[in-house]
Amino acid sequence: MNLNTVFFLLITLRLALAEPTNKKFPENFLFGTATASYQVEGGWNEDGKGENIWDYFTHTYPDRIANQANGDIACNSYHKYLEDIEMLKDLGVHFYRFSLSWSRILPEGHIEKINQVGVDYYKNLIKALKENGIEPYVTLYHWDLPQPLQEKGGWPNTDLMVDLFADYARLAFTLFGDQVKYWMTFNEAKQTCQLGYGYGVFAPGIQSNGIDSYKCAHTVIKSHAKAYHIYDEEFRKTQNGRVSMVIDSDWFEPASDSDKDIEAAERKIQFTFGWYANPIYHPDGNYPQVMIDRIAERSKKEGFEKSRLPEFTSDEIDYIKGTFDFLSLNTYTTSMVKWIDDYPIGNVGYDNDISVVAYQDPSWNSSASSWLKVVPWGTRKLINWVDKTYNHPEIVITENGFSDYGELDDEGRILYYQNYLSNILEAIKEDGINVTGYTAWSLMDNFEWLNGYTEKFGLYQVDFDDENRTRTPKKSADFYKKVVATKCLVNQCED
Ligand code: GBH
Repeated sequence: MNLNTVFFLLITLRLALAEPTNKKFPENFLFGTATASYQVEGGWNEDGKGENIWDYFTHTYPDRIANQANGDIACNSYHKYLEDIEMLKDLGVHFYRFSLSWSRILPEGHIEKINQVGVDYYKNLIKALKENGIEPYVTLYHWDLPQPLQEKGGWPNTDLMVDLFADYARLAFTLFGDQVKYWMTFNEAKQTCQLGYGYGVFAPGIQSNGIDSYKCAHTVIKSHAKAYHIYDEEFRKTQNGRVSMVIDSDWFEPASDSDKDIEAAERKIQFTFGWYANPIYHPDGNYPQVMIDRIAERSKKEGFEKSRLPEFTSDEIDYIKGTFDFLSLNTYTTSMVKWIDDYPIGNVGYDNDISVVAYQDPSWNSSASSWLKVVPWGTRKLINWVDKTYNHPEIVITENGFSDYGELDDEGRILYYQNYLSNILEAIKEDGINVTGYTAWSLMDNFEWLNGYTEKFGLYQVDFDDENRTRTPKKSADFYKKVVATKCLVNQCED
């Protein structure tokens, strides 16, 4: 073989490996798309809705958001939800994942004051979805805490929040549970806690890295468990639905095959995913041991009286573990992880507690979002890790998607979906993992938090300069529609 032949073979092999699979998704596999209340609804102060922390944050610190944008109107789904349903129908998706705005239902955050118009909005939305054969997947909390509850301390205030969230969850099950069979308590609590109460870049903008961010997580996990038990005891028999908590993670690939890099990558995923997943999804419950040990040790050296990581009692561990009916996973990208010596004691914080270096390979394809590189193989590895670590739960991918600048001819998004779905399908067919559903983020372009309307994730374009917020399908909408209809990612699938 001459050198040219070798190169030729190598290149074909690479292409062959990157080729999306021609296998088919299982017959009962479910496809959907997702949005979240603050990102799409608008109507921020209409019909009795109360103020939430994102209303307050964007209005009080407009400069923290790209182009001083906010969600006051967003996609105006508060008024245009029937158009959203037309889009969902056209895509042919089985389900629509959306979130309830807590302060639209409970303007003050507590159940003493219910806003009936807000309740009716969701009743109408759910009814119209069901009439069109689309299953509602409902998230109770996608980051928009009622502002009055933040004024009492918000999520780090465990004593306040667990019961208030439980009341809100019970009310939602009571009001909507005859129609809603899929519930997600929290979306990506890590972003709520670490960005909101740790780094303080997200609402409510509290900087208490490695202290309040851990308390916040503690509250969220307890709140989830309480909501789950309420469902179990008061609703499951009559409503027969399923409850989960959405946790997000990148895949973390060791930078080399050295033991140290492998250990560092494992530590990183335990601090990211395990932080929330272990207490709920691991058969032993509780926080990952590596978090308990490292945070205790560093806290002591830092002069804290107790570990900055709150402790669960053994009763609490038992109460929390197993509070799920399936595992919901959001994932977008991958990072490489390298071992380093522990950061010296000094700065208190979550990243110091982990002490690893994470980076993305500059050769990976980019998106419009700095953090989102296109690494389809990472998703297959992540799914394998989750399956193995948590004893083979049923997994639903509750978010996955790609950002660009909003073009209708969105080849980059099509390639992303095709290749990520291909890896998910290989995880099902080759690795035998029980993934039962997939959710494209997002149905339409929307308010992308700190990045305002500058980074677009939609299958549908939304014209934010037009007061009608006109929606137009992108090329990726046609692609996804075909995948949903045929369960196939390429022109021709094997039978
Ligand atoms: C998901 O977060 C969210 O659930 C969804 O609401 C969001 O629109 C979607 O993904 C796309 O981003 O650099 O400090 O601004 C995914 C995880 C967490 C990734 C926040 C981007 C930005 C942190 N995201 N992160 S910062």
